[in-house]
Amino acid sequence: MTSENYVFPRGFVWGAATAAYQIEGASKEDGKGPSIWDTFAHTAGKISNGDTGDIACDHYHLFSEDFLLLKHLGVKAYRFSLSWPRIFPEGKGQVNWAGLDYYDRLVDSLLTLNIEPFVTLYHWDLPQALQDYGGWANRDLTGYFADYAAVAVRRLGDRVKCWTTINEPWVVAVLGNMTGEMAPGFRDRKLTAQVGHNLMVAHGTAMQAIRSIEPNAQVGIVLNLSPVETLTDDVYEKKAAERAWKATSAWFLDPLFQACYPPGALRDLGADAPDVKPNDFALISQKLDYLGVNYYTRTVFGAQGEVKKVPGSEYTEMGWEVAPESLGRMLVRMHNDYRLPPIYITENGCALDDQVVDDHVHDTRRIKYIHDHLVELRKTMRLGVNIRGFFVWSLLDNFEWHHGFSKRFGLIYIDYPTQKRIIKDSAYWYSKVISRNEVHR
Ligand code: GCO
Repeated sequence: MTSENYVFPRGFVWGAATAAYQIEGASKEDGKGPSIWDTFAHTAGKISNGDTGDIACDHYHLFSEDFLLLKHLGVKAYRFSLSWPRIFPEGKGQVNWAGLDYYDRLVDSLLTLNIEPFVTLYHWDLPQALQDYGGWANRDLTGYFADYAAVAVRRLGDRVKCWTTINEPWVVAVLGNMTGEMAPGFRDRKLTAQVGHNLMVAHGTAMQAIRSIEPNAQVGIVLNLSPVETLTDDVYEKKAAERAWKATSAWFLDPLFQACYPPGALRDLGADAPDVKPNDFALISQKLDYLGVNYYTRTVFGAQGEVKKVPGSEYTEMGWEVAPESLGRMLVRMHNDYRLPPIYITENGCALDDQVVDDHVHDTRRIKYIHDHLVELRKTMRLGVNIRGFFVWSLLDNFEWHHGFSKRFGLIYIDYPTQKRIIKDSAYWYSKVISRNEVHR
């Protein structure tokens, strides 16, 4: 590390990320079936401003333009997801070949531009037909998910080397089935626990399917992880923080790396604990080729429980504290608690009130946010944590779930009425980081 900057290892992967429902649009085009997010977004009152992903960033039709922007910025890898109902309109049974053809075109376009595709199989858009069949509470879906994974890998696996099974099982389980703020919108703790468990079984089952077809594929899972910290050394606050970590992030890390649930958290669930089959943890804890970590912020506990506003801290448009140092502390703790595979930071970025001025977006706060997290990562790597790459969330402003289009995370600004793309200052800054493979102090 030279005095004035942080140089990253040769081959460090510099990427950007998106997800199908958030950018594609074409919600009914070329044989695509409805997803639970099509249903949820068309349910009155669920999404800010009544927004839907019907058109979104129209990436389905504009992907060539978007990929040229990726190339223009020198981004080396692109993390995107496949829409399960675009490939299996009913979730199982009849394959929609036009859906697979679309993803074929995406992958070939990326490779032509020498951009590495990182494909996520499940980024929340469950086929509605399977939700009608009980959704993730129905353990049969673990098999249907593996069948879907097999069809995708058979078609794309000769060119796609990096596969993610599931993006953020915690969000899918908790926000979709406990708080109800996301699709399918239930509020049931026992359902939440079973959905979370079945997602992890689906992850393990799909990993087996992928590896049986492409033994050399790099397969991982992506977890959203948020360290739980305290403002003081008060022992009771520390205990509350540790219980919260065990019930959230460790609830998914322990099964992956210790083949069990955190004992205390499982006890706390009582009768709402999930139904676990004898071979489940063997499936879930199969060796990962990498772990994807989505990091945005931390959770803070004080004397009265969770602290929503930490004095002196900066917050993003999502109400999330900007806490880059907590990312480093969390990764070091994970490094000490588990035998970790290589890590990719698969999402990191911030929602800001971006304004267009003379066709520019001077998002200096986003530059600082990403800069500070990259500096923290480089320091953490020097402590022995094996971090292989970094993906900004997101390439494009997009449909931010129940917030609709009101939150802008993109390196590229989307003017939705015209679908015009405007490259933000942060994108040009990130482009320089990539070309130099370093971050200035
Ligand atoms: C997530 C999802 C993304 C979000 C992003 C901002 O991590 O929640 O992967 O789809 O849009 O994280 O909330």
